[in-house]
Parts: sequence; structure tokens; C-alpha cells
Amino acid sequence: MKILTSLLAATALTAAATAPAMAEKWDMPMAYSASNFHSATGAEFAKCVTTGTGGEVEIVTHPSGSLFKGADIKRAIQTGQAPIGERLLSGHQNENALFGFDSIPFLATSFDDSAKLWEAARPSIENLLAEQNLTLLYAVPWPPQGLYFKDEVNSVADMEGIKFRSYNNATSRLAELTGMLPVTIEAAEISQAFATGVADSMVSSGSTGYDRKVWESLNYFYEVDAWLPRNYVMVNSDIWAGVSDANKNVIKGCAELAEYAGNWRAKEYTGFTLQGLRDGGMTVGPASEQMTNELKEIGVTMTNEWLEAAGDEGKAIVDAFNSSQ
Ligand code: PCA
Repeated sequence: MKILTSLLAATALTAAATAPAMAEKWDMPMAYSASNFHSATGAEFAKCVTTGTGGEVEIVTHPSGSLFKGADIKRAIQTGQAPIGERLLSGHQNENALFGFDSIPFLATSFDDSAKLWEAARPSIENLLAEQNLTLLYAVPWPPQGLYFKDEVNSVADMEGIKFRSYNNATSRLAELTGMLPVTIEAAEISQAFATGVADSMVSSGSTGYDRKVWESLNYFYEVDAWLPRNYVMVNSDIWAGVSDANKNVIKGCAELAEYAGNWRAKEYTGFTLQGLRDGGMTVGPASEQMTNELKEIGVTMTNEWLEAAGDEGKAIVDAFNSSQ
């Protein structure tokens, strides 16, 4: 009994002495709604890391832009204000055109093609991020992007002058080329923007419209399947360098699982959320032939513009993707 007691005491002492010193808590800012599949994937990833490292690295997610707003997340991680976080990759297109590889209209329009395009682009994106003191852990696509409107729209001419919510350079450019008026707004703030008439349209997934209950303000969703942009999870490279090899392996394993599971969740969430938009009272369906053809022409213009801006490295990504078809 005495031995047992002292053993217990010793264990408790050791735990008290070592656990707090070794355990690190990583706050993980995320930009999108807590109910969204990206946030669910992030929460599972956090649990996987916390359990797998025996609590040595504990990750706590903060969805919906509650810790840092979407546009501030990358900088917060670069500067070490937060060790890890998630953000829309193409949100950085204004820094380097390569970040916009996944927002080229009609280049990769299905989950399978999006996976191939990511495989082609991943090394370039990893290098770009590494130059910015960031280590890429995993990336998961959004469902295909379609167009939301308050009123029925059957052609590009019908879009003239409509206030359009954009989320990156490509979406602002799409608005310009269709005669709409772009205003950049984070997903976390769109319900209010639509309710107050700051915007009456956007391009996004059924998922974001569902998460933000946009049927309270908008009435039409056209399934254009224009592209599938990605969210990615990054960690500050200095902090990453300080992680033990064993814990790095756990985190990399959890990241691989998250990428795989996130893809499945994205696919499942696609149909579920389109039905959710219908249940909310929206008209959901394909765009008219005329509108589709006109948007494809705009897609050609945007592809050429992107290829010019992204140079040889961009062209190599598109060539590698096309030859994987
Ligand atoms: N939702 C995000 C990005 C793409 C998407 O489907 C948004 O609208 O901000």
C-alpha cells in the first residue's frame, strides 16, 4: 500500500512537473461558420492531433472569424500571433497570381478534376508559402461555385449594375466582366450584407449560402459549376521547426486524414446544402444555355489573363493538369 501510494505520488509529481512544461496549446483561427464542413474537418483534425500527441500539442479551433477575421488569418500566422490556422487559398491572389490557380472559371469543375489540379499546383503553392514562413498541412475544396441572385437572371445582360459580393480577385474580375459592381465581403458577414442590400448577388458554393441562410434575402441559385476553390491549413514554420519529430509525424498523419475526410465531407455537403437552399424557398437549378455560353466566354478571357499573370509556373500547372486528363 505504501509503495502504491508513493508510486502514485511520484507519478502525480512527474505529471505535474513535466506536463505543463511540455504541453503547448495552439489556437487555430478559421474563417467559416462553425457548422460548415471545413470547420468540422478542422475540429476533427484538432482532436486527432491533441489525442495523437498525448496532449503535447493541443489544438483549439476558433471558427467563423471569431479569433481573427478571414482576411487577417494568414498574417497572424506568419507573424506568430497564432501558430496555426485555416484560410481560403485564393484569398492571397492579390499577393501572387499563382494562389488563384483554383479560381479559373471552367478549368476544373468537378471534385475529381479539382483533385488533379491540386496535385499539379501543390509543389508551387508549398514553395510560395514556405517563402512566407508558412508550412502547408492540408487543403480541402469547397463545392462547385454557382451564382446567387435576388431576381431571376437568364443572360449576362440581365446582370448589368447588380451589386455583387466578391471573395477574391477572380470573383471581383468576374463581376467586372459581367457588368456587375463588386464589393468584397467575408463569408462571416454576408447574411447582413444581403439583408441590408449592400449586395444582391454572389458566386459561391451551395454550402456557404446554406451556412448563412441566404434564402432570407436571395431567391435564385444557378449551378454554374465554375470552379472549386480550396481552403488550406498552414502552420508558422518557426513553430513547426520546434515540434518534435514524433509529433510532426502525428500532425502530418492527421493532416492527411483531414484532407481525405474533408474531400468526402465536401461531396456530401454539396447535395445536402443545395436541398437546404430549396427547402429555404430558393429556386435551384442550372443556368440557361445563353448564360452558360456567355459565362464560358468570360472564362476564356479570365484564363488568358491568369496565364499571363502567373507566367511560366502557372502555365506549367495548367499543362500538368491538362495532361493528367
Ligand atoms: N465559400 C467561400 C469561398 C468559396 C465558397 O464556396 C465564400 O463564399 O467566401
